[in-house]
Amino acid sequence: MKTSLSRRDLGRLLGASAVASTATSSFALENAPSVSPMGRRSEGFPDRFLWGSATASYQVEGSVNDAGRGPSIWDTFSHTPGKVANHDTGDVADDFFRRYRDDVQLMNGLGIQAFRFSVAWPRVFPTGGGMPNPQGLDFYLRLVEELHAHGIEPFCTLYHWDMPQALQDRGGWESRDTAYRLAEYAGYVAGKLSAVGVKHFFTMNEIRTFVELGYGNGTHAPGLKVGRKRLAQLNHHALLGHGLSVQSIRAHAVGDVQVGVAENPIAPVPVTPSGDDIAAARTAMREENASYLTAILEGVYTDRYLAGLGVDAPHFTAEEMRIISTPLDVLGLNFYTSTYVRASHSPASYETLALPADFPHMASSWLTVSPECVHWGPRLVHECWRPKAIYITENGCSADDGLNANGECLDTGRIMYLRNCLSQLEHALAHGAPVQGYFVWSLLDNFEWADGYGKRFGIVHVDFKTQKRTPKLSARFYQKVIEGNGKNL
Ligand code: PNW
Repeated sequence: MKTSLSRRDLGRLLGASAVASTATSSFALENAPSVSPMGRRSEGFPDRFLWGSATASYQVEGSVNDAGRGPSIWDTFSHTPGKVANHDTGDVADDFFRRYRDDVQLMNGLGIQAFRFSVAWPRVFPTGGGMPNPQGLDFYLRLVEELHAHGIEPFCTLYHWDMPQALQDRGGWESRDTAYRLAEYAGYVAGKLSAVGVKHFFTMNEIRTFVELGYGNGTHAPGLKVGRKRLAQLNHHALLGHGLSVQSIRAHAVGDVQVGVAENPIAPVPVTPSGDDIAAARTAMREENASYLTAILEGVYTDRYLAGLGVDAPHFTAEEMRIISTPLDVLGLNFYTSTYVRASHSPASYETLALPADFPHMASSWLTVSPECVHWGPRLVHECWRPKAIYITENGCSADDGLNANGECLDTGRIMYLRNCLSQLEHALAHGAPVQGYFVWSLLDNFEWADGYGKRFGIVHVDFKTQKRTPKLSARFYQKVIEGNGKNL
């Protein structure tokens, strides 16, 4: 479905609520703005709201030995027996490296307006630094060209966990030097991709996850359990890598670009809507994310965080904290679950509530069904730090998806999850959170890290034996939501 005028251009001309290119007879009705009894348009998604889908390099690309790519820590980890369920590896994954054109077509058919992908560092710098590998970069140039040809806005993440193994061999995030290597790589890639029109860059994805799972409990690459003091120090190096990369991206980018980080803050939800519980959730937002978002957006480690660590607190300088808190243009937030909080008389002034054993969850046991995170997460981030712009860079769920006798995947559980999350997002918008877009995780079923291919997050089913793509019912749901700009939830 090629059109000479891209969907985004159309959106600009017509207003995004009229973007749907495949108009049906019920189109006008479906898209009529909802009007409140007072005669004003009710809360909802702004006209230029961007609807996207997200993936990450190691989870979808495959072709790990092609076009000069070097090994990453996830190649090493997934090939180490016992680390990933079912001995799965990302060697082939979704074969996206070779099938990206078909997958862009697929997105286009669903009306998806933006695509968040990540660049594999070891494709571009096979050993982490030195001379770039032009064949590696070329893949991303071709991907961006294909996206633009279909009017889909590219959003680029530089570090979604696939560190070159050569850098891990020199200490990975335990080495302060890695922060500088990331910034060099990020600047180089941002220079090249901004020259072909990429306008949005995220330095890193989920610092919390790669720090805590990669080095804390060892369930993700590089599979270490370093203890509290070393963890706090490498966490600091990762933050430094983010800040240096923001500066490096800006220094090398051509034209105006929007730079940020995609982080997954703990989303404290006030368990009751009392003023006390809401205030407690606000405090929890800062403290529970003290060594991640709070440090990045405030340039300080909170007193409580440092006191809690005592002699294990990281070494840092005022200059490093200034770099870490380099102002951002955009903030990416990944939300899957909530943490319920209430006011308490403890020194912290809040209490996080353990979930009962029967609390509902999706196919991944950690993925509780608590869509309030998409309301309170952006809302409290907005109240605490007033970021200029927010994108929900990931939201979605795993489900036990199979194809029925008719070859359909009727993933009503995922539709329930997404509809509830998107409804909650409307509350965040109504409270002034400047959310400009939403990326469903994920476009495709893919390599779900330590869970291998056993946990499916896609709105498109992938048969990993044949690479056949089958849009699930949730893809149809998302397509209709996009057509109605979320006013039809
Ligand atoms: C995120 N947990 O990771 C990542 O950004 C994606 O790459 C991933 O596929 C997606 O969420 C779904 O898991 C997480 O155990 C992985 O709490 C694990 C957890 C959270 C996020």
